[in-house]
Formats: sequence, C-alpha cells, structure tokens
Amino acid sequence: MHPRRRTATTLAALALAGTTLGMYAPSKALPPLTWGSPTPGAVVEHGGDAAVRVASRVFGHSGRLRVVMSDPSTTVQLPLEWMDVASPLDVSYSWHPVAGTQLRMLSGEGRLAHGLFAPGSAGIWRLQLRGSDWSQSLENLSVITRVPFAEKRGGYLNGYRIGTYPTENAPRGASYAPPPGFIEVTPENQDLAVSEHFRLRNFLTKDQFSVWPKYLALDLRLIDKLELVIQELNAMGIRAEHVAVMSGFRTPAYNIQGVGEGGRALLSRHTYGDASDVWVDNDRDGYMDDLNGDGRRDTEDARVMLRAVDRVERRYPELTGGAGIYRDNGAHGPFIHIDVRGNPARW
Ligand SMILES: [Ca+2]
Ligand SMILES: [Ca+2]
Repeated sequence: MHPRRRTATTLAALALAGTTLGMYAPSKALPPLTWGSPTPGAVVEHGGDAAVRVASRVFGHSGRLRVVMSDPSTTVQLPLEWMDVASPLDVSYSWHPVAGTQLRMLSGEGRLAHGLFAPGSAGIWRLQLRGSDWSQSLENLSVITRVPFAEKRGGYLNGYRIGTYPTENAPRGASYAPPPGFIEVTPENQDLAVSEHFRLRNFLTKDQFSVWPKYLALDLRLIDKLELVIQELNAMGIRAEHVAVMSGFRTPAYNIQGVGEGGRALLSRHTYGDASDVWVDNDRDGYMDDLNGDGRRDTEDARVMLRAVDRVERRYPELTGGAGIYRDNGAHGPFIHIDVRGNPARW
C-alpha cells in the first residue's frame, strides 16, 4: 500500500498537456486551470474515500450543472483532481451508457495515459475510473456526446425535421455559425437533469410531438446563467424554486414560422440553443408568479428577473447576452427572454 497522500495533479496536466480545458464546451475561450473549492455534491465516494473528484468549475459558475458536452471520439473536457492516487497515469476508464443510450460500439474504454476520449457514438454516459485496487463511478455528472451537425441531411436528422441554418455555408467560427451538433433526446433520456433545476425536455422545440428521437442544440452557458439568475433572485429575497421554460431551442424550421409577422428574428439565438423564454413559476400554474408582491402578475415581475440578470452579467461578463421583457397576451403570460449571445442587448 502506498502512503495516503494528496497529489495536486490533474488529468489535465498528466494526460491532456497542451490542450485547453474549461467549463461548458471545447469551442469556448477558457480560463486558466485553477483550484476551486469543491462544489457540494462534486465529491464522489468510493467505499468511503474519493480517489478523484471533478474540478468544481465543471459544474459552472453556479455549481449546478450536471452534464458535460462533448463530441464523439474527441477529448472530453473534464479536469479531474486526484485525492489519493499514486499514479493517475495507470488509471483506466470506461463509459457506461445511461438513460436509454444504445451501446453501438465497443470503444468505450481506454487508459488515461492516452487521454480521455468520448465514446464513438452519440449518447449519454457515466464515467468509471479504475486503478489497481479501486474503482469509482462519477454518478453526479453525465457526459453527453452530440450527433455531429454534418449528419443532418436535407433539413432532417434521423427523421426529425430541423431545417436549414442561413449560415450553413458561411465561414466557420462566426457567432452565427451553426451549432456543432445536437443532443439526441429519447423518451428514456428526456428527463435527464442538465442542472439542478432543468431537464433536457424543457428545451426541446415544441413540435413533431410524435417523432422520436428528437434533436436539441443546447449551450451550457445558458443553463449556467439561468441557474445563476435563480440564485440571484433568492439572494435578493425573492423565492425562486421553479423556472418554467416556454421556449428554449427552436429548430430553424420551427423558428421561421414566426419570422416577420410573429416577431422572430431569422437568426434567432433560440436556433442556436443559447436562448430561453422563462418565468418564475413556483406554484406551477403556467403563469408568472407575483415576484414584487404588488398583487399583480405582469411585466413588473419580469423586470424583477431582469434585475437579477443584470447582476449576474456584472459578475460574469462572459455570460453577457440579451434580455427582453414580454407582456402577456392571449397565448402566454408575461415572461423574460434570456440568452448568452456574447454582447449586451436589452429590449
Ligand atoms: Ca405561477
Ligand atoms: Ca407583481
């Protein structure tokens, strides 16, 4: 037995030298590797002692994210902190499908010394790590491998209508370039928690109700921001336990139905999976709650949420985006649009 000790090493330093690491997604600008305090719930036990834990920043600024996004067969952005492991390079890993994911191939394992690579097919996975005399499953975090955007054919992906992005032939890297891929959502995995308060199905386009699987573009920065808004509201003394999502991801095919007369933008952030129309709905009656306590439920309550958005953006400029107040009409109650487009916009 090796003596118990704490090695301040990471998978990043050991196996992913030279690659960028950070929260959300590989394509984003990333902060330097830091040692944050552990997020409650982030430590995973194995027989009483955790051998490894996921770096707290994986759980977002809010500490409430529960998934990591990746693409098949690519390096997973998952910095690990070793607690009591003499030589993490000897650790092997395996991916275990969860929530209805089909195991389509046998590429779901490897050695960390070669890097941590995502499974070769789309799905939702749990990571298990194994040393010479221990193993540990990361139960509180799922890794989602997306279906690559290139698998969309003629506006459809596996029978699900997505439509066409106006920028599909534009240069890559632009903020309005198409999303890198789509989450495959099935009846079995639609309730997967992407964070403490939100599930995959909350963000699905509201059409093609009988078509499965469905496909979803989702930017985890949006989820992190929504969780931070909930935290900020509670810090302001306004109870926020449940936030209803009226609209999250909208396929281009669905979105274009409301362009012009419907007031939607052709390049709506909703089609990129980084926008949402939401309200606080603690009583779950489908209508904005009275957040300012004036006995009415109207745009003033949405403005309370806007104040929380402003405060979140001041603290985390990288989550800056659009926010707009909408009044009730015959089809919906008052709500606020929140996105993470990268530049400030208010309406
Ligand atoms: Ca309500
Ligand atoms: Ca009110």
